[in-house]
Amino acid sequence: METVKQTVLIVDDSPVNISIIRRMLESDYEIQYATSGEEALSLVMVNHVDLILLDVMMPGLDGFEVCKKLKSQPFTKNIPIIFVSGMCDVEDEKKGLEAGAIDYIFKPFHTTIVKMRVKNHLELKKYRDLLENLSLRDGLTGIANRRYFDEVYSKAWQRALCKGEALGVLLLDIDFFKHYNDYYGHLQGDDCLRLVAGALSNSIKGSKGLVARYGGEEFVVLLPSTTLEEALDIGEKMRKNVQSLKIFHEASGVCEYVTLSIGVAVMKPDKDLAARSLLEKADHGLYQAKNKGRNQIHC
Ligand code: GH3
Ligand code: MG
Ligand code: MG
Ligand code: MG
Repeated sequence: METVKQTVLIVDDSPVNISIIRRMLESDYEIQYATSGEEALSLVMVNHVDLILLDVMMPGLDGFEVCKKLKSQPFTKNIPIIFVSGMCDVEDEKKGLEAGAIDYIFKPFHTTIVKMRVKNHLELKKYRDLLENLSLRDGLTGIANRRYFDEVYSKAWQRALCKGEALGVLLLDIDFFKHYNDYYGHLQGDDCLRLVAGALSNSIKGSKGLVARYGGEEFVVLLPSTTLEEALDIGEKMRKNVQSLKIFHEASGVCEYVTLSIGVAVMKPDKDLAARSLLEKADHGLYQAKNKGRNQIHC
């Protein structure tokens, strides 16, 4: 299996300090650096970082403030932070750990000790990422699960509300899937769910949408900053791609292959609207699609 190097961000106002630490770690990790707290905060918003080595005394924002800011933001709160500081008082160490750092190393430091601590904390980070990944993924199909969708959905609703942008949702339901299970057996039903999930994911590869298993034989697609036309296009592409899998469904009555009915809704969030109203609208579209004969998309 290909192993991707983890990324360490070194934050220090002294370029000499940065280069000492960089030389120590660059054979094992990807290294990024920032020479101020402000620079570090903007860098972590755009680049993936696994661990931060943070100086305390810096002009502008000091290390404690940077640490507190990182720990208060959802996107950055799980990045482990190790202070590397010449402030060697136990009170400083206490302040650093209280600000949310996982460790505090005194300068001058011993190279091997820094290397070992970085290695240990990165190892823990790897397992935490793995656990998080497992808890947010649907075990059967490998795509995002309902829990992950709900989390992303509520953030996307808030973001769209702030930006005044439209948000789109597709609800996709396999037609006569109960008959499929009855006819082919539950295990083959599981295989079918995996294939459909794969086709849906492939249909939006490279775009900013999220496909998740909504429950049972229902899937959901979240489309940030979209128009109704775009959402309908993506839904239609998904409907066709699933039918093109040519999974035989002799008990369907709609088509010889497995098909989907799809409900689409796009709206600009409003502060007077509940976040679920978009999903309810898509659900109404799905109901219409079923009612009008299935294997179709409706808004
Ligand atoms: P409709 O076209 O109206 O959606 O009909 P349907 O039969 O697809 O809908 P219904 O809600 O009656 O049945 C859904 C079926 O999906 C019933 C359930 O056994 C099956 N199902 C749900 N989750 C799984 C799963 O994880 N694996 C398998 N094999 N089947 C599942
Ligand atoms: Mg400094
Ligand atoms: Mg259903
Ligand atoms: Mg169904």
